[in-house]
Order: sequence, then C-alpha cells, then structure tokens
Amino acid sequence: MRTGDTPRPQPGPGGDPTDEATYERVRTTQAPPAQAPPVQALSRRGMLRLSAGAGLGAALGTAGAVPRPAFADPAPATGIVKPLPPELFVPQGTNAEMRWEAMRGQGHLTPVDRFFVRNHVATPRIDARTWRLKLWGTGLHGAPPETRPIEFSYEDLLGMRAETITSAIECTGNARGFYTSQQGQQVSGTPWGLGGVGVARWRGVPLSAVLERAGLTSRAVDILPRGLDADFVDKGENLGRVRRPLPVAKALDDVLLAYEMNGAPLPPDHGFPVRLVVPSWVGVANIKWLGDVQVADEPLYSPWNTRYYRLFGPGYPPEGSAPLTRMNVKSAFELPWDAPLPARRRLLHGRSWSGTGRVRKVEVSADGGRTWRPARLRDRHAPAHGWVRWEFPWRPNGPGRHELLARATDETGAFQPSTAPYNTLGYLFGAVVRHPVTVS
Ligand SMILES: Nc1nc2c(c(=O)[nH]1)N[C@H]1C(S)=C(S)[C@@H](COP(=O)(O)O)O[C@H]1N2
Ligand SMILES: [Mo]
Repeated sequence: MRTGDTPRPQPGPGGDPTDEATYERVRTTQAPPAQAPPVQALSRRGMLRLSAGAGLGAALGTAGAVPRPAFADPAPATGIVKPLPPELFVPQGTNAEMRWEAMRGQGHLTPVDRFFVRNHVATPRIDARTWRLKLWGTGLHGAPPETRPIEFSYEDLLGMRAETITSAIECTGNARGFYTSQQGQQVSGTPWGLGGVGVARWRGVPLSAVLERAGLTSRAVDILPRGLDADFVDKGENLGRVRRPLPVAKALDDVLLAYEMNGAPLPPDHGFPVRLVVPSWVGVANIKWLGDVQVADEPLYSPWNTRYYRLFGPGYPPEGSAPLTRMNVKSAFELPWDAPLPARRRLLHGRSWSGTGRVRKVEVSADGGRTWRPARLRDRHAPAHGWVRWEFPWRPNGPGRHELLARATDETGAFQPSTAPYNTLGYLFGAVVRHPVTVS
C-alpha cells in the first residue's frame, strides 16, 4: 500500500494508532468480521430541500427556502448539483473528475467550482433547520444501543469552538486508470486519471469535542459515521447507506466535523450540512451528509472496510489486506493530457502530495525516466495535509511527442516507484505517471 521499497515509519511505543497494522490488530483481536449491527432507520421526513447554492442564512432558514421532501426532484443525470463545465471536469458516471489544467494559476486550494465529486449515489438535499447529528451505541455513557441517541443540531455545532484545517481529500481509486493504460492490468472501478483529489480549507468542530460531549467511554473502540444519501446498490445488492468504521484513536486525533469549505458553507455536493474530514486517510473516510455516528465498544464492520477499501489479489489473503488507512505519494502536472506545447523553453508546473508525510523532494524527467532533475518547490512551509506546488524549466529538444514524468518523496522516505503493485480493485496507484505532450 505504500509505494517505494522503503520501510514504513516505525510505530512509536504502543503502536501508531492510525496505521493499518494497528487498526487491524486492535480490532480483530476483539471480534471476527460480521455484518454491521442493524441500526434504526432515521426518519427522512424532516429533510427538506434548499435551493442550489444556498448560503448560511438560507441554511438556517432565514432565506425562505421552500420546504419540499428530499429526493422529490429529478436530479441531474449525474446526481451532482453543481455545474460541471467540460473545461474543468471529466465525467465519471455519478462522479466528476477534475482536469489538472484547471489547477494552473490557482493558489494552494482547489476552488469549489473544480473540486472533484465522488458520489456512490447522488447528492441529497438536506435542510439544516431540521437536520440532527445523532450519536448512539455501546461506547457512550448512558446511551443503551439504539435508544436515546444524543443529538446535535446544526446551530449546536456552529456554537461550539471551531477549528480550521487545510487538508486534501483524495479518492482511494485516484489514478486507477493507469493500472490499465500504463501497466496493462485489468482492475474494477472508476478509471480515474489523477483528478480524484482536491485540497480545501475546512472549518468545523473537532469530532473529539462532540464525542466527549456525547459521553465517550474509555471502552470505545470504533465509530461508524453514516451518510444521509440513499442506499448504495452494487449489482443489485443493497448495501445500505455509505458508512465506514473509523478507529477511535483516529477519531480523537485530528478528525473534523466540517461545515465550511474554503470559507463558505459546505456546498451540497461536498456534504452539506456537515461532513467528516479525516486528514491523510482514504477519501471514503470523509463521510458526507453525516447523519449519525455509532460509537461501539467492539470493532465495527461495513462493506466499506471489508469488501471495499482493502487490497485484494495475488499476495493478499482471501479477506484482503487490512482496511486501508493512509493515502500514498502522487504527483501531477498542471497540463492537459496530450497537451500541445510550443517548442520554446517554458516552466512546467505541478503539485505533489502524500498521506504519509510532507513532500520533501520532487524530481522531473523529460526523457522517459532516464535522467531526473529536481523541481523547485514553491510551498516549503505548506500545510501538513495539503500539497506542494513546484515548477521545472524545460526546453523541448525537438518537435513531436514527449512524456513528462514527475516523482515525489516525502519526509518518511516514501516515494513513487516506476510501477504500482497490482490489486484487483485498483486502489492506491502511486507509480510515476507518464504524461504525454505534443511539441510543435
Ligand atoms: N455519504 C457519503 N459520503 C462519502 C461518499 C459517498 O458516496 N456518500 N463518497 C466518499 C468517497 S469514496 C470520497 S473519495 C469522498 C469524496 O469527497 P468529495 O465528493 O467531496 O470530493 O467522499 C466520501 N464520502
Ligand atoms: Mo473514494
């Protein structure tokens, strides 16, 4: 799951609570994988529609949004609410991939208008006035399972001490398409290029504060945040609503219940009214349209940490690897795919990022990987969970097709190898991507 052949960073005494080995050890010593326990269906009656682009005022009911039942309107074909202009996005079914040339000239953050969308189903429209976050389960004091959930309203959360973090969200399948196009391997899932990632500034309440208020016990092991979007049906099988267990150690570490993205209320497609932001972890951990959080004194399971988001295939046990946690190292040029470039000297621009540590070095090759030269890093003091912008002067040695390669190394020594280890679901493609351009 990490790229390169450097060893993982060593866990400290007691083990790094957020690495895969510890995640699996702590949880599997307690119970065998089982179906997630049945949970109370939350009423959807209270969820009302808001007009697109509703601001905080409208979210709080001061702008006269017309109450209508959720899911009543025909959604756009994609199920995505925001416009998806072709110069910013590549359609990917229910998802939208960002075009990397759309980051050219941008600051550190990905503007919302071009931030990728990954929806299992479709964006639900939720009324913040009636929305409640419910916490329940055996890991809370005085909250018998499935009774008396502890509730927070949107305004409750707005009234708590806020924190702001800059963090990438990246789909675990980002760059999956290169397993096939570069390595000739068949994998299942959305064939993303490199545009299944974005960096935003998220503001909200630390999940730890909400868990504490809800009465977290020292016996709690896992939490299970669940979205309010419709049930996910995979090839005719209803898997219920999107939900993915998170170890309590990570939940208490740096996870945010975010209600703002880049200084404005979360847009509908990115989880309005509240989503999780789980820095450096696989995208699916960042549950959108959060409705309830089960807190349990035993390990929890859902299809999103058993049948998906593990590595399967040769070299892995039948039940797959441990559930995936951190993302890996990647780099991208801020250029169109097959970009036409004039034959003169120019600066190439790009970004590199990693879920395992800060990016320390980026190298570029314009001769198919024979020789590498360092790129100039522009964000030496970039936020820990964002990306590093870089530039590289290049004079093409002649007209025709060229391949540009970029590879990064992070502070743990994790780097981008020339091939990514195969897994059937095509997760964590971290190899160097060969970006074609045509010089004329
Ligand atoms: N409720 C819910 N949360 C979700 C998803 C979803 O389909 N439903 N998709 C997940 C996945 S797989 C990813 S990669 C991220 C994408 O976040 P974004 O759409 O804001 O870019 O959201 C995660 N949270
Ligand atoms: Mo994802």
